[in-house]
Amino acid sequence: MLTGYSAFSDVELIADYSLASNFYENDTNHPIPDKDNNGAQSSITVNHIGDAGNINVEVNISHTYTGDLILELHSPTGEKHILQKKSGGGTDDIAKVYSIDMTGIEAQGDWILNVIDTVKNDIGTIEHWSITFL
Ligand SMILES: [Ca+2]
Ligand SMILES: [Ca+2]
Repeated sequence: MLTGYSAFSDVELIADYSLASNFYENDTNHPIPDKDNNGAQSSITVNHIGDAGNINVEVNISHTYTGDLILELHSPTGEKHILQKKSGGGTDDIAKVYSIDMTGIEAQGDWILNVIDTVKNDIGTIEHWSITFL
């Protein structure tokens, strides 16, 4: 209401949007296809406008041989960041937080976690992941 605004012209309004919308998650389970170059995709829609800056990506995957896996993060504008690639050997499961500098990349839109299982036999599931804008 612009007509009422002048009555409050000495009042300074401050809103901290970073507190309202800096954490996004996807809790849906996505089975990872065994030895499949497309892998499993899980998306998170972010309505946090502006530069992504530094982010924390938390990933929780159940798997019986995590050395099979390539984990890629795709930004809304298509930049790819490899979180890890065939590391961990025969270790079960991934529960990690990756700290990434995404300065210069727009935050708003669909972020995709793509998990590719490169070796036949052992299988797993994306259980949960999240993005926190710091
Ligand atoms: Ca889940
Ligand atoms: Ca496998």
